[in-house]
Amino acid sequence: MNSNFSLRILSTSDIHGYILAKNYADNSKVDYGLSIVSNIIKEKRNQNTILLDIGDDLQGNPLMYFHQLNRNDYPNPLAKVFNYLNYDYFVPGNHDFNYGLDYLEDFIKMINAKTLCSNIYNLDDEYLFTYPYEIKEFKGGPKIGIIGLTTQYIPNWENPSFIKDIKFVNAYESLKSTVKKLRKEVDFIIVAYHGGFERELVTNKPYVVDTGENLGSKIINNIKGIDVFISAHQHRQISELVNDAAIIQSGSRGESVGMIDVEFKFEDKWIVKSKEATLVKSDNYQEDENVISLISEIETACQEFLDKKIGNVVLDNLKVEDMFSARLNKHPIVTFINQVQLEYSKAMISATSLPNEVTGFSKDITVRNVLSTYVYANTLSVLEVSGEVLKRILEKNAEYFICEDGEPKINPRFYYPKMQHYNYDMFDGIDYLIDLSEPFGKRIK
Ligand SMILES: [Mn+2]
Repeated sequence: MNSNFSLRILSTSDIHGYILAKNYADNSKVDYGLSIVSNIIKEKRNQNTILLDIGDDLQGNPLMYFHQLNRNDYPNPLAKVFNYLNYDYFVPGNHDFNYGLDYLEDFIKMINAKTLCSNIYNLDDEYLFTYPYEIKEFKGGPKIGIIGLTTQYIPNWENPSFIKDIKFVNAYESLKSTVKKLRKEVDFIIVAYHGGFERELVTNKPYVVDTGENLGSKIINNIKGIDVFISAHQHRQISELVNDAAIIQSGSRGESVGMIDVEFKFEDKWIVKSKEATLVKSDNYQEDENVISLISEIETACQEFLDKKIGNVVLDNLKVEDMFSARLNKHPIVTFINQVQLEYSKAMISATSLPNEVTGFSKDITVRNVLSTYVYANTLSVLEVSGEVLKRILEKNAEYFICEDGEPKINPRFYYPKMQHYNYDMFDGIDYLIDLSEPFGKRIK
């Protein structure tokens, strides 16, 4: 028997619909996307490779928006590409629930990859996605346990009707018992968690408020016996060894592929000799033409849909050139969106944000303009709040800006560890001023 074994683990996450290396706002070429990832996988995969994707793939760009609108006319293009790339495992992320559970379940049925998730249950206490983990045995090699895990924070975001009768269990508590159980049966444990880190990896200082959304730090600091920890959700690019665990987070939209190499040696049992975690960046690779042709039918139909003209800009200039000034001065497009929301919701006051990057509208408004500007079109909610609560909302929101040497700047909290300019809301239906010379909590006039 050969007493050495080399294992390679390749992973992606947070693809958000980016199959093609294309920015749908203007069809310009970008250096990320599954079509590029495909060439990385072809180059790096060997016979002892596990390939996984750990979620947030179905929502986030116009192609998948178009698909979910026309789900009965086209097979899911992402599922087609998953099957072409031959993924072994999939772990659902929070955004994979955004178009309803049936949409996610259709995707899961269509992919050849096995879906793993150990902390989401139905009301009968059965695993919602059937398989909590998998034990994989390579011929002449170690037994590998692969555990799927998803952020339990989903009920804080999701439309309640999409997740009714679903129980999300604390990821840390759930994993603790799964690892304990699995440890006796396997030589090596891979945790694939659609969630991120609540603390700095090296200093262990908290950098986000610990709400339970991200529990990666608590997990790697407290649960013994995790050999590989694949994280996601924060769109960060991480490859490190911490407390003996190899840690990966591969950015978003296929910017990079996580690659972990493990060398084993057999001495009465399988011993890990070395572990290495790296990120293979997509900007050094070309697109795989096969992926492009695999989804060409729906892509053509989607492009026609996006170019459909649906209106004109008559008065204001609704192009957005500078994101900072668009937020600081509340660009007219924000007020336009609020007017539309007010008309359809019949509410008194409307709030909207701008996503991290937007184009705004050209003179002839197309569907493409709208979807590139109003990207979170999945949910519009109407809430009843008191004036006091509204004031607190505005104050919280005003923390987006800080003042340095008399100049307004963006509070770093909104771009580190994750870009979240979309958390700055702008209101219509009320008049308010933000006085940046005042401290947080006392700025709204
Ligand atoms: Mn996520």
